[in-house]
Amino acid sequence: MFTKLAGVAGLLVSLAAAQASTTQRVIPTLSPQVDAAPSLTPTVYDPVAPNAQQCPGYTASNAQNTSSGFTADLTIAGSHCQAYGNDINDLTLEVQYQSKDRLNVKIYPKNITPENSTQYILPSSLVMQPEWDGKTTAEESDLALTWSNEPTFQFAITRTTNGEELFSTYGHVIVFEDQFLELVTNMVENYNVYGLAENIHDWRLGNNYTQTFWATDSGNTVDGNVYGTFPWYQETRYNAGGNTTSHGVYGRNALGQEWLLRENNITYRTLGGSFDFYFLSGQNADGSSSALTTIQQFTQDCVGVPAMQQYWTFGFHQCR
Ligand SMILES: *[C@@H]1O[C@H](CO)[C@@H](O)[C@H](O)[C@H]1NC(C)=O
Ligand SMILES: *[C@@H]1O[C@H](CO)[C@@H](O)[C@H](O)[C@H]1NC(C)=O
Ligand SMILES: *[C@@H]1O[C@H](CO)[C@@H](O)[C@H](O)[C@H]1NC(C)=O
Ligand SMILES: *[C@@H]1O[C@H](CO)[C@@H](O)[C@H](O)[C@H]1NC(C)=O
Ligand SMILES: CC(=O)N[C@H]1CO[C@H](CO)[C@@H](O)[C@@H]1O
Repeated sequence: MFTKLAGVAGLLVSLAAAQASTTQRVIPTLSPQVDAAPSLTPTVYDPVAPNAQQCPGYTASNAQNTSSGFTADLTIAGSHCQAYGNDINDLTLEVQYQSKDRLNVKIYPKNITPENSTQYILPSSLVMQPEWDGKTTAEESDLALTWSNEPTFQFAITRTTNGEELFSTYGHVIVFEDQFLELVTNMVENYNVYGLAENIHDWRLGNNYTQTFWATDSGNTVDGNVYGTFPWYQETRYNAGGNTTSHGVYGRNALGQEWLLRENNITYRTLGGSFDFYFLSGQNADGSSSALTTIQQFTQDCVGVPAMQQYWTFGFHQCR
C-alpha cells in the first residue's frame, strides 16, 4: 500500500545532476562517509535498550459524547520518560463507531498546527481514510469500547454479541513521543494471526515473530522486511463446538513500524505519526463472523479493492 519512491527520487536526482553538469558543479547532498557508519543493534535485539513500558502513560478526562462516539483529552500521567524522543503532554482521543462492523480509535497530539500536522496526521489524499457512515451509533455497533484510568488510560474492544474481548491495552501504558509510539494488546493463548504483509513467513504468523516495516527494496529475505507495508492483521479463534470467530485490526500509519508478536501480547511501535486503529468485527448478518468477511471489510471499506488488471498481465510479463 505504501510503496517505495526512493528509486524514482534517485532517478530525478541523477537527471537533475546530468542537466546541471555543464553549468555548475554538482554538490553531493550526502557525505561519502554516509555508508561507513557502524552497524546499530535494532532495539528489539538490544538488551539494554530503554523499556518504553516504564513510561508514565496518560490519564483521560473531559469525555464528551458525539453523534458517532466520544472524544476525550489524554494528559501525561507523570514526568517525561523520553524513551526514544520527546513525550507529548496533551493528546486527543477520538472514538468513532463508523459503521456496524467498524470501530475507529484515534490518538493524536492536541496541539497541531498546519506546519506540523503532516508529521502526525496521515493525509487522506495519500492513504484512504475510512469515515463514519453518517448514521451508526454506539448502540448499533457489533463492537464496544470500554476504558479505564486505573492505573493509567487503557482501553478494550469487545464483540457485543458474546462479550469476546478482541483487543485490550489493559495492564500496559500508552507511549506517545514525537519519534516513537507504543501500544500493547493482550492476546489469547496460542492466538492465530494472519497478515502484516509483506513478509515471507508461515501463513500463520505464530506467537514469536517480529514484523518490521519500512518498505525497503531488501530482496526476498525470509522473515525479513520486504517492499510493502500492510499494517493489518486478521485473527481467527477456533472455539469449542467447532465454530470459529474472526476479526481484524488495521493500524493506519505509514511510518517505519514494528509489530512484535509474543506469547501473550502484541506490541505495536512506530517511529512517528499517530495511533489510528480500525477494529473490524468480521460479522455477517446472522451474527457469525468469518475470515472472508473480515478481509472484505478491510479491502472494501478501509483501503479499497485492487484495480482490475488486463488478463495478459497474469502471463509471462513477470516483474517488469
Ligand atoms: C455517552 O454515551 C454512552 C454510550 O452511548 C452512554 O452510556 C452515556 O450515558 C453517554 N453520556 C452522556 C453524558 O450522555
Ligand atoms: C506544533 O507546532 C505548534 C506551533 O509551533 C506548537 O505549539 C505545537 O506544540 C506543535 N505540536 C507538536 C505535537 O509538536
Ligand atoms: C523466539 O524467537 C527468538 C528469535 O528467533 C528465539 O531466539 C527464541 O528462542 C524464541 N522464543 C521462544 C519462546 O520460542
Ligand atoms: C509480552 O509477553 C511476553 C511473553 O509472555 C513477555 O515476556 C513480555 O514482557 C510481554 N510484553 C509486555 C509489553 O508486557
Ligand atoms: C453457533 C455457535 O455455536 N456459536 C458460538 C461460537 O463460539 C462463540 C464463542 O465461544 C459463542 O459465543 C457462539 O455462541
